[in-house]
This record gives sequence, structure tokens and C-alpha cells, in this order.
Amino acid sequence: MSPISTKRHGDVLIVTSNNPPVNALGHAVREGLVQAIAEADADDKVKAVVIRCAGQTFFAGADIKEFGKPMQMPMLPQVVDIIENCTKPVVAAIHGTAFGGGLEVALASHYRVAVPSAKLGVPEVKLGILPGAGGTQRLPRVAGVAKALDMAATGNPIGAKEAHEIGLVDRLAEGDLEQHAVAFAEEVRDIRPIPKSSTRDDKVEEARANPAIFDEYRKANARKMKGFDAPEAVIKAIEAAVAKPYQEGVQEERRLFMELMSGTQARAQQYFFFAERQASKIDGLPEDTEPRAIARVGVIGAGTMGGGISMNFLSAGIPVTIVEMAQEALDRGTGVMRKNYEATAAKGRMTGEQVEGAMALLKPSLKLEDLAECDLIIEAVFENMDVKKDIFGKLDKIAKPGAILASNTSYLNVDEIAATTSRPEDVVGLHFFSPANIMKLLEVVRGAKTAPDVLVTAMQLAKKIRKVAVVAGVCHGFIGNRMLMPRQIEATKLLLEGATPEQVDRVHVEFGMPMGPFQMADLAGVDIGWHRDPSRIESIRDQLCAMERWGQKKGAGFYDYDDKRRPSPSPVVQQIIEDFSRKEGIARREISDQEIIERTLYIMVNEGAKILDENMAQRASDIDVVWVYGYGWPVYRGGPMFWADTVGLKEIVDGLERQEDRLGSDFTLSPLLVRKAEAGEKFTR
Ligand code: T1G
Repeated sequence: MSPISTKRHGDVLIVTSNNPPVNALGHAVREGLVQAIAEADADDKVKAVVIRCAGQTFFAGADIKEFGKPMQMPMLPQVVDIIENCTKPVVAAIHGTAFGGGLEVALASHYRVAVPSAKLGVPEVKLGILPGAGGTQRLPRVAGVAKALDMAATGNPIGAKEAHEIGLVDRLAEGDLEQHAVAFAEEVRDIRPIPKSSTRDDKVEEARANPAIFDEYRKANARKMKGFDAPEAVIKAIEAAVAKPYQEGVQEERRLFMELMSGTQARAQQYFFFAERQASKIDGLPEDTEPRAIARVGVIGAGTMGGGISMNFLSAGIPVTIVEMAQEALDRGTGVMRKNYEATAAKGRMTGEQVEGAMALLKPSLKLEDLAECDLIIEAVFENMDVKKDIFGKLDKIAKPGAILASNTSYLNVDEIAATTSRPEDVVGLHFFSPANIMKLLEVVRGAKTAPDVLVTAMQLAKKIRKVAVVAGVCHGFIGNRMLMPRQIEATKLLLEGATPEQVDRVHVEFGMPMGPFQMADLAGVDIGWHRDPSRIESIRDQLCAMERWGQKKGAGFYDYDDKRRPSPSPVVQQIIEDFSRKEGIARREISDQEIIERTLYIMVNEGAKILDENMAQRASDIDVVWVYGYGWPVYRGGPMFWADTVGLKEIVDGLERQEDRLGSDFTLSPLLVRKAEAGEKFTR
């Protein structure tokens, strides 16, 4: 049964796609569209065509599940040209997300009608490719070059209202979309010549006269595009749309598309698209597990984390009761939240009334007892087990039956915390990453006794507050921080042996990380976790902390900073490092970049393999989701485990064996990693 059906409404042929969940343009859909256009062409009684979709959205793009498989004709580039060459006017009726190939079908249609809530976009760059069905050639001709560049090089969609303002949508349909689209088709049925996007030049003329626009775009977006292949290819394809007629430009698009599609970056980013969606699934839970209703959230602690966590729920329209121990801390915390919202509003990403609306949902309190009305309570206080145990003991008496009790701990044992309550089945870890209102990652830490519906509630709530949740087991540092630890330890040892902070950081930044271990320490605070005793100096970090070189916030850490927080290598720090080398009797030596990669990145893969072996993560791709969303691992490398597969697990093992003496006696190779390397297996598909 074809997912494409047709029906008549007067002299309009209505073509409907019914291919849940997102009307992906799979082979059967493409075949059906070609047949429908042939039907329209062959029947004189058909004066116009409407293409629409049933379900949640207009075509959301090519079927990504078909990528890497043998091509099945007709391919999308042929389909869109057939639509554009239809002898009757074709109207695309858009709702939901007209993304990728979906927008390309709409662009090849002669007119576009959309509901105001619809979104239009070409997110192909997020998959490491570019719009490959004429999108890079038609979009600039319909929406203008500047808008086309921005949409196609970032992958960010625009709303239907904006699309209507720039002429990408011809009419907004308030109410019944099909009715409006048919009425519009009736209006345009006799207009000749039928308008074809591919032959329009009015909107590319300006760029033709000013090709500098492309280099200006490259310069303005260099940082965001750094390391990625696809955005530059998009710019080249749109340059071709401006410089060449459609038929030649679309050849250039095809060449660039095939080049990208055959590259590792595309494979990594397409892998990651599914990895991110897989992470929300919890294997082995009873199918009928229902989430608990969360009408009000309680947060204990109005510091950086407590405030940031609260903002996630307030922004999603969920009321929050926030509790501090002292009025001054409570006022400071709520003040920071308001300031953050106002900063977002100043950037035009929120309106004034949205700020007021969010803050109106916040109920500050000095009494834990006020949390009795909450369905979920998140503790976000000092990272100390005694403090957390004390709080959970009190919560056990205050919280209503069925309330979920969560700790935001980054490392500590959630089972130990749960044991201080009479309801361990209601206890879970919700590890947010700082800044909690910005970072998308949420580690959901599953205690030994955490109930299935608590987990399902956490995963569903994560989606509601626009987080990407990953289930982690109870171990020191869960998934992300557990892999971060060996990396930080080795990075510090490398300093003692001859590397400099800037060399280690450079290797990581060249690899694609947003910053290296020492830049990250300076940003987060060198003093995090410091014992606070300036007389106790047992490490380089102790020495820096004792000198109040706590990082950017103090104008000095591993680096010196100017008043604009620009870093420069510090001779003082270099001297401290060399003094420590001498004190530890370590002869400094030249250290290669490769050694840094093996000792700081290969070692992370080894820890990831142990996490998998101990069932502290459900799947290797979950580990990749943690590192991309929690630490900025470059998505064009897929994540640590996908990357290890591209390096080859045998090489990872060989590299770690090469470093075995330097990794020290407590280093052990993961048996799972060794087994997979020997068997020639991979961690990810
Ligand atoms: N192909 C195949 N499956 C897809 C899909 C797609 N394009 N989009 C979504 N799915 C699956 C997804 O894996 C999940 O499956 C289910 O649908 C619901 O997705 C030639 C080559 C449309 C905004 O990049 O952005 O066109 O987990 O959880 O939150 O130029 O899906 O249920 O088994 O994300 O409501 C370009 C990608 C393709 C759009 C809906 N298009 N999709 O979000 O649901 S390349 C895209 C999305 C292309 C042409 C090129 C989102 C969504 P499961 P979901 P959602």
C-alpha cells in the first residue's frame, strides 16, 4: 500500500503522504509522488495540485535510514525536478517541520502555503551533508542569498511567519490547512507562466554584483564552522547558485553532496543523530511503565547549580519552590536567575512578559517544609556526602508519598544517599552540567533500587525541559566525569614530564575540543574540589590555589589573563611546574603530540570500555552522547567510542601499551577493549 494517495477536490488533485512518524521521503514516498504528478499531467480535468502530508509534519527530509544503502530510483533530485516541471501549478501545504528534502519538495512546488506554527529548514549540515535535491540552488533564488546562507550553513530553521515575510511562503493559513491550500490552488490555477524557483534570478542578482558576501560570511562564522566540512561546502554550492544557471549549479551541488556523503564526518554525524534518539530509550523496563505527574518541582540550594536547574523548569512553565538556608543567599540566587533571563531577553531570545511569566512561577522559601507540595525535589547543595545524607533524611519526613527525590551530585554514590531514606525506590540522580540552564546534557543516575516509573519520569521530563538525558549507573563520576578523571590526571603528569599547559591544550583544540584540560580548569575554577588549606601543597594545582590563581575568575590560573580574559602562557606557572618536576625527581623531556593524544584521549576510550563492561552505560553510543553534549566533543568525530572505532581498537590498545610505563602501575587495560580489538570488533555500528 503506497504511502501516497490522491483525491479530487473539484479540479484540484490533492496528493497526500501518510508515512509516519515524520513523512520521511523514503523510496515508496518518492515513487508515489512521481506517479501522482504523472496523474495530474495526464488528466485535463486537473487544473492544479496540492501536496500535503498527514500526521505530525510535512516531509521532514530524506529517509536517513536509507543512507549508506543502495540507491533506489527515483532519487530525490529527480523527484523535485518532476514536481517543478508539472504542467499544472503545484501548491505545497506545510505544517510541522518542512526540513531538508521536505523543504526541497516545497521549493520545487510552484507555491507554498503554511500554518503559522510551521518551521522550514535545511538541517543537512547537522548530518555532515548539504541539501542535495536542489535546495542550495532554489533556496537562494526564493529566500535570498543571505538567508539561504544562514539557514543552510547552520541548519537552523525559520518560522513560517518569517518565511512569509521573505517570500519563501506565499500564504499563511490560519485554520484548516488543506482547505486554504485548495483555495489558493484555485486562485492560481490559470496563472501562466507557472513560476519555477530554479529560473528566478531576481533574488541572486545582488549577490552576483557583490560576491564578497561569501567571504564575509566565512569570516563572520569561522569559529562556529571550525573543523566542519559541510558548512564550507554549502557556501560553495550557494556561490554556484549565484554564479551559474540552475542546471550547472545543481551539478556542483551534486558533486559537493557526494563528496561529503562519502566522508567520515557525515558518517559520524548521521550516527550521532540516531545515538541521541537512542539515548532516551531505557532497555528492559516494563512496556507499560507510566511516568509520574510532575506539577511542581522543589530545588534545594539557590547557588549557581540550584538557580540554573530551577530556570530549566520555569522556562518550561513548571512552577518551582526554591529553598535556601539564609535570606541573603536566597535573594542572591533569585536575583541571578532574573539577571540571566533579562540577559536572554536583551538578546531578543525572550520577551519581557516571558521573563515575568517565568519568575512568577518561582516561589522562594527558607523552609524545607515548603517542599511538601512538590512532586520532584532536586537537591543541589555542597558536594559533601554528610550534607546530602542529612538533607535526604529530612526530605524523607517532609516530602509527600510518591514524590521523586533527586540529587544533583556529580560524583557521589546515589545508593548511599538513597539508603538514608525509607523510600530508595523514589531516589534518583539528576546530574546537570554547569551552567545548568544552558548545557543540554543530563545524566540520569539509576540507583540499585530506583523504580522504573521514576526513570521514565526523569527521561520524559528531560525532553520537556529540552535536555538530552542519558542513563548512568552508580559509580564514581558516572559516565562523563569518570572518563574526565584519567584524562586530567595524565594531563597533569605530562606537565611534570615536560609538556606545557598550552601544548596539551593546543593538541585538544586542534583535535576539535572547544578547549583543552587546562583552559577548562581555568574556566570552571582551579579551586573546585581544593582542600582549601594553603599550607598543604602537594601538587601543581595546590600551589596555584594557594597563590589564589583560581582561574579566569581571579585573572590567573594555569594561564595569565588580561582584562578581556584573553589567556597568555604564564612564566610563573612554568616555573612552578619545573620546580615540581625537580622536587619529584622527574627529568623533563620533549613530549610529542601523539603521546598526548594516547595518554589523554586513548585513555578515555579505555575508561569508556570499563563503563560499558560494568553496565554503567546502556550502550557505547550513550557514552558518545554524554561527551558531545556534556564536554563539547566534536560531533563530526561522533564521540569517543565512535572515534575509537575509526582509529581502530587495535591501535587504541597498541597506543596504550606503548604508554604503559608512563601510565603507572594502577593503570589497567579494559578486558572488553582488548577482547574487541583482538576480535576486530567495534563499539558502535
Ligand atoms: N529519516 C528517518 N527517520 C527520521 C527522520 C528522517 N529524516 N527524522 C526523524 N526520524 C525518526 C527518528 O529517528 C525517530 O525514530 C522518529 O523519527 C521521531 O524523531 C536530499 C539528504 C522532524 C524535528 O535532518 O529534525 O533531507 O526513535 O524523536 O522530536 O537534501 O526528527 O522513534 O525510532 O526526532 O518530534 C534532513 C531530522 C534529512 C530532519 C521531529 N532532515 N529529523 O522531531 O521526533 S537529509 C532532517 C528531525 C535530507 C536532502 C537531504 C526531527 C523532527 P524513533 P524525533 P521529534
